[in-house]
Amino acid sequence: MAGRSSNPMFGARMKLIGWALALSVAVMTPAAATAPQVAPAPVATAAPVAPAPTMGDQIADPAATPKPAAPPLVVPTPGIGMPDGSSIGIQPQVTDLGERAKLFHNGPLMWMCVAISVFVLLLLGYTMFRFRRGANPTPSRTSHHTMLEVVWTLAPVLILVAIAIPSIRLLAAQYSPPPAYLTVKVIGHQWYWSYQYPDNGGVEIVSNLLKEKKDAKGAERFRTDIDGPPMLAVDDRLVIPVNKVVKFLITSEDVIHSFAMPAFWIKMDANPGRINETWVKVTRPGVYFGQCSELCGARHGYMPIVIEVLPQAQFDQWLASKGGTPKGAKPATTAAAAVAPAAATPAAPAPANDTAAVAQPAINQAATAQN
Ligand SMILES: [Cu+2]
Repeated sequence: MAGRSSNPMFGARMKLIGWALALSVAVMTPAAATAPQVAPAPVATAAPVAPAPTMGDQIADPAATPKPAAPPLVVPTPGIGMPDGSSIGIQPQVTDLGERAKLFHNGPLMWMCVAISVFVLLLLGYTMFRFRRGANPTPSRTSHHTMLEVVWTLAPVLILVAIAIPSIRLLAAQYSPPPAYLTVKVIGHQWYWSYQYPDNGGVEIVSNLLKEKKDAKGAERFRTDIDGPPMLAVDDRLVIPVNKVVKFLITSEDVIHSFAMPAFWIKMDANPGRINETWVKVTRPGVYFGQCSELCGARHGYMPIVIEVLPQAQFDQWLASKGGTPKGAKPATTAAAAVAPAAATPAAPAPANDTAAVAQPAINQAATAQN
């Protein structure tokens, strides 16, 4: 072996192989790194083809555009649907189940934890003091005490049963959804979310984190206060109606993600090749912020979830602006009907700056490119 390695020919060959390896790694790496980013073009913005207007529509209103304008962006309320940086505990809940779970957590569960901790601490303190060597020179040799053993077995069992009954009731309520008004398919990607409305003319939204102005490199779209807090705002939000049962079918394109919205009390894994289901019925219009909650790769922290909850009329208007239709409606008639509410829309709230007024930007992928 020593003879071979000192052979100049052998050394040269090894060097060649080494260079070839290094070269192939260098060629492979950028391709591998950019692969997930090339992924799907923003289908949402390329949006489904608007239904062709019928003869009747053209006669009634020749100036009507195929797609009405989207309703103005909902401005976030500080402290609602987002962490506010000062309070501890659970976010204000805007679903009945969330409210119920929050009450259970902050009430019975918390007090039980406090009581048990205090009891154990006092017991420990008493034992250490009362039975220390100085006060108790000849220790008891008792090794069994039937009554005591029954009590310390039974008491924890009863406590657990007391916790289990309301817990299982809550769990059962979460897993028995009422019939859904709207179905949204949620797809996790490395590292963004996309949302499809399969029953509404195939509307699809691609939702990317909005960059800060200083990082946007001159792009016209960047985060403003109207979009939401830093690291939580997205370019295109998932939009659902208020007071309606919305079913989320959750899956992933690549690795395991988790679709989580703290203000709704939902968190569901997005697994590739599987569909998980959860549902919400949000009782307050507004905009709510969540994050992917499963470590899914390098940019796991850069794929927030934003859900905008609109009153029914505005939701229908938004749907029409995306070229979608209410469930079961015929595209042509809906497009005509949806134009009317768009015209009657109240003025948008004063935007923070000009860019914010662009409610539904035509281009967003560039502004939020992954690097
Ligand atoms: Cu993720």
